[in-house]
Amino acid sequence: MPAQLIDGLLVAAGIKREVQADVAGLLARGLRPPHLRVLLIGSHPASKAYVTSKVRACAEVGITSDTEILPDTISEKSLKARIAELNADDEVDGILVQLPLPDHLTPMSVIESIDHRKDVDGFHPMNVGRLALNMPGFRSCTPAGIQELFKHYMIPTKAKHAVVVGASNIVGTPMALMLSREHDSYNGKATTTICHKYTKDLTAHTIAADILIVAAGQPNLITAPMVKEGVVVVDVGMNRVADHTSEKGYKLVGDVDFEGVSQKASWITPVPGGVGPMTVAMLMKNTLLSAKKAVYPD
Ligand code: L34
Repeated sequence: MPAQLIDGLLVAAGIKREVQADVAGLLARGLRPPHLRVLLIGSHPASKAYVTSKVRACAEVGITSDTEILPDTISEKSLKARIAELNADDEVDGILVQLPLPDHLTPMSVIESIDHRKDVDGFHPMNVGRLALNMPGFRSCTPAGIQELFKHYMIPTKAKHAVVVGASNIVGTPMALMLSREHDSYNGKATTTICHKYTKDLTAHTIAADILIVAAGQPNLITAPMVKEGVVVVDVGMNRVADHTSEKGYKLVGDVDFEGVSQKASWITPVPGGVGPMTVAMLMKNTLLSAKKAVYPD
């Protein structure tokens, strides 16, 4: 039986409505709206589009935002000096440095210079460490959004075998931590395997998965023979592949062969319209939480 679709656009719209209502509540109490500051460095082709969708989401929910476009020649020192100013600015609730950065900059060093209380991406070592220790903190938006999808569709993770393909700092690693550690019935307690580029016999792992999260950045990495009947598949891949029939000259595909795998899966996320919109919605939620000082009270 073909899989049921996990609709990220639908769930993201619900989360944004909740954030919007909460923002309205802040304004009704005479408070200023939450403010997100985005730093966009250089000219990575996809980054501009992703930042545009974040800025648009902010406007939708009543969060104010500014995007600072910085030259791709900026030194790490100047970038950190700007971040230090934003850290000290009481009008700024969230600071987001869009990745990837130009090669001469060290992403983790730049991220670490952000005040962890304004790290609405949840990438700062303090926030990732607090996730690992099951303490309150900002959670990385993509894996947190995937948890929300499981919750919405009542897909249990408890005691399931979850396999995460991809071990990045921003998706695979926090996803595996959340699946294995966070203690609420849809949000953890899975037996979790992390696969990465050195994994031998990837299929031996993926075929055993009850829940398969794929964040490897490789089109068609996962095909139907690699999964078992009834698996829940979440495709985090966001690959632009040449397509001369489309106006843009490319089309967006995930890491999963959707056509084939959806014949065996019980649930599957599409690309686009799956995880991407959830990432943006969770950023709105984190920015609101920061403005409310809900994660790190003074
Ligand atoms: N600092 N850098 C920072 N934070 C992030 O959370 C990100 N990421 C990733 C890249 N760099 C980052 C994003 O925002 C990827 N990413 C992201 C966000 C949203 C979407 C995709 C990637 C998204 O909305 N995708 C749409 C399709 C967009 C299109 O058509 O191009 C979707 O439906 O999947």
